[in-house]
Amino acid sequence: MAAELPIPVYTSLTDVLGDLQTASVQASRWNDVVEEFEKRFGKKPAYIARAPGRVNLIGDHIDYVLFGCLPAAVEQDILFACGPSSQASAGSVAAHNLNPKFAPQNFTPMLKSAPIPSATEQKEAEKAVNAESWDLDINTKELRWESYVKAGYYGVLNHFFPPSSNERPVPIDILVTGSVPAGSGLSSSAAMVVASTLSFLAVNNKLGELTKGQLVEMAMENEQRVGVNSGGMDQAASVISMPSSALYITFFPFLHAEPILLPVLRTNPRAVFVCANSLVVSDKAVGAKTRYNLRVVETLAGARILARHLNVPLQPTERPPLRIVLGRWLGYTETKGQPSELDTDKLKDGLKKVLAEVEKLRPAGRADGEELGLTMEEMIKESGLDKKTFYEVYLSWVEVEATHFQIYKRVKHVFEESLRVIEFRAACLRAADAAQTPDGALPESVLRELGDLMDTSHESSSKTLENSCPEVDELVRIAKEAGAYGSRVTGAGWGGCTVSLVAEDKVDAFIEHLVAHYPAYKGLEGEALKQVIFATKPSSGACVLKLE
Ligand code: NG1
Ligand code: MG
Repeated sequence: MAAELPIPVYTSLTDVLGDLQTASVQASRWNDVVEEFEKRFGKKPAYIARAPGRVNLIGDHIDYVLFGCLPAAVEQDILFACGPSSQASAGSVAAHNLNPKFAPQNFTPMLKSAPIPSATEQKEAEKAVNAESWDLDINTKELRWESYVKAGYYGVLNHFFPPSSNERPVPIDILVTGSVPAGSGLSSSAAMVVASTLSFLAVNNKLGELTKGQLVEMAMENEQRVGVNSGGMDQAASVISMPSSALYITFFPFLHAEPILLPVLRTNPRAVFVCANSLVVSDKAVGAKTRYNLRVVETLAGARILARHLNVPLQPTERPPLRIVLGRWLGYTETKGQPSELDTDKLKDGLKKVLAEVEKLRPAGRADGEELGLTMEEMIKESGLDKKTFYEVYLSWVEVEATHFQIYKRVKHVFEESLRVIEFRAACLRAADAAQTPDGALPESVLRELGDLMDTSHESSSKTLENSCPEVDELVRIAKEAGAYGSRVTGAGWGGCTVSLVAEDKVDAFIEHLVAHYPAYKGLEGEALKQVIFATKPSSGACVLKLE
């Protein structure tokens, strides 16, 4: 199983680039970072850790409620050159960035007696026993580049160097370079955290102790320390992805990643996924309380309110996400093991069944589109909890700001989007089977089917989950006008990138159309244009190159 594989460690750059199936132009980035590291720190780096960004083809804002999504790694990545430093103090870090916008930072882990904040319910027990822990003082109020370096260090410190043990981490020098645009929904943040986690593991000689799945779990927890209560899609895609495939990632009852062969290169016409950056930068760390984290709270509170309607009993202090409430309602117990086609079919039926029930959450007397949602008081009343318990369970660990909570809309998005992921996956699997027959290319209808699912997904983001913005909606509209089979916002949203499915022979005309009609692209050409619109092929997940 993909998640149980070891973390790939290479000893030759040629092998890395060969396995990445990437253009040789990438080699210069690796060589540059080595050369510059030597200039700044006076010796060669011991390792380079690489972690790619990702594009989510379908299934957004459902990973944190434990439904499956379908991302693929992109070629753009983050590289961390790193090595043990000669600084005296144990565990201290000198972190530099090739981009002069990001000033060098030095930090050292400190011991702190308060428990580490953690949003994941399952970790509550762990929290209680963590009387003394490492602290790196991450600033969650403003976006700082080194926060992602620190986040990656946390898991390694707490896992391998608990304060109670005598072992201490080695001091480390780091030089970072990246080609994943920040704040664009391509998960530069997860790529940073994964590459950072890998660097601290490598320099402390702990790489062999984790599987890819365990690295995903560590990176996921690490990233939550930056202040966003995200799910695990980005870290899983960055770590486990394989060339030519998307990954169907499910989180319940455990992390599972299934490579899904994309049919787009076997159709007539062949097609590619094109990412287009809206150039609206969405600063998730700063906007979290009115955007991302608010969606997390709305869907969690929605799960409790729905459970009440479905007569699924919940303990007052538990906070199960929608996937768990659905499972309990359907009465199926999922055990460890590879999720089978049957499980996916069962889930699909269950989703259809529950969607009929979700209509009961629609606020009475308000026409669609004018819904005000529920006030805090109304939401608490609907939850059946008393005010104090509601605050404790749903609000004490996260900062959100809203006058109204859109429970009905968010729950509806989650179930419908999850259904679309299952349908997208099924269409790819059917196509993969069909491609084995001797008559060659797959019909264009495969592309239309995938495209339609992407379109309805965007419609839902825009109107129901409300994580789009006028510029992104406009970019999607122009993409459709330019002939895309489907187009949607990808990732967290509120700006960032769209992903469109486009016939390969029409990509140039497609890009020309976007440049001519999307105002922010006016006058862009050459390298600058390639940075904002590019066809992407699914790439490999994270790896480490050992240099000495
Ligand atoms: P991006 O857009 O890459 O920041 C975020 C979350 C994901 C997922 C998507 C929406 C982080 C690190 N990642 O991704 O877990 O919820 O939004 O589907 O916040
Ligand atoms: Mg991110």
